[in-house]
Amino acid sequence: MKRNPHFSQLSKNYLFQNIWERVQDFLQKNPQAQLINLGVGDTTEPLPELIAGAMGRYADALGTPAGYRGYGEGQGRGELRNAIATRLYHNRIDSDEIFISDGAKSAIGRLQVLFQPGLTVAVQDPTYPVPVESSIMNGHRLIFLPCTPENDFWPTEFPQADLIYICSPHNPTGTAATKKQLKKLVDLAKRQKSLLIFDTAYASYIQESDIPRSIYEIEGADEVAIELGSFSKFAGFTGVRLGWTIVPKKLTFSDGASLYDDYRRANATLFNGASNISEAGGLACLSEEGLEATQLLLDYYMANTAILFDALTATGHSVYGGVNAPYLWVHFPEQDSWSAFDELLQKTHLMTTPGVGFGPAGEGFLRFSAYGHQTQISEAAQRLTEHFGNK
Ligand code: PL4
Repeated sequence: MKRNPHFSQLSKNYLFQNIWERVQDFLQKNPQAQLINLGVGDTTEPLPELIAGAMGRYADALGTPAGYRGYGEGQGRGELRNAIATRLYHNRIDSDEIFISDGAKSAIGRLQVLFQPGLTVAVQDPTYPVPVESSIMNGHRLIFLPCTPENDFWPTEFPQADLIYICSPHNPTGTAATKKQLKKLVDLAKRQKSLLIFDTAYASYIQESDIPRSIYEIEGADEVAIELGSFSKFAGFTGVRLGWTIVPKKLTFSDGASLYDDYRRANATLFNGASNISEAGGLACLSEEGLEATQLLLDYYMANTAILFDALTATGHSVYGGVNAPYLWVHFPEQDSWSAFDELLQKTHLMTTPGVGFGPAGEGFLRFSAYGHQTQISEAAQRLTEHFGNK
């Protein structure tokens, strides 16, 4: 049995496994440490009652003859697709073009079956590791597009590529692409015949008016872009698992074949749908009251972001992001990322994410996630102030 040769190019562990191993080792040696997790971007607050209740009622009904449901519709529950199309996209896209997923991460991996191996894939550097590593697994060639303070975290140029993966608001820097930048990108993708894969996992955190929540706010994007969405950070569904993928019907391959048809075909063979309980929760999120309740959670995490932003800025570090996303990207000019990570873990018992784990241009940075209970976030801010002092 021959191994997929591309796996030899991957590091032994996935980034977040690496971090947890280091943290477990630290906790074994320091069992008294009061660890605060500013590392993995994972929601912490309870779901609003109307959303948890909707899932509870759906689960209870599964135990009755009238309420039992088996396999669902291949593309996901029609009502949920309609609610996404109307509530989140204001009918800019058709509900037929929406495929319900169990989250954006596995959806990124599933997209890979559409493409022949050996493509050129351009990614922001730094970026969420999944598009990079799933591209490596499938034998594609990567082009890293540095995103640094010098270019305001947006690639200076986009060389010719078959696929361009863009995340906005951007994990890990917490910055976001403007309408003007995305318009130029869509025009370029048309000219260069590239396919954009646009990850909107953090769209619900956008505060500024010139930052699009969807690539389809840009005219013509439905001819060049697939979009990934997620309930994870929007509604606290990191454990519940629910997302969506938009594949516009206008997308075609170079031979004219429909990308939508192939995706629909692949999805039918490879995926049996998200949990119907999660779908019930997703529908509750998209009701008027659900959207109001989730907004309170989003506000809570953005208030955490402001607490950390103020504390870190006062220590004299250069702090980026945090306006349209709950991530802060902090420069440690005298250190590499892992030594800055170790120093904070050892001295303050704060867990962060080393920037270099997201790509070479992340070296010398740490990512601070603002997900957490507010008391813990305030405690983390105090520890940072005590450790670094105010400048
Ligand atoms: C740790 C840009 C977090 N175990 O929950 P999903 O699958 O709908 O979304 C995953 C996802 C997709 N796209 C972007 C993301 O940032 C994420 C989640 N990233 C982080 O801390 O960077 C969670 C990471 C998780 C994982 O590996 O995904």
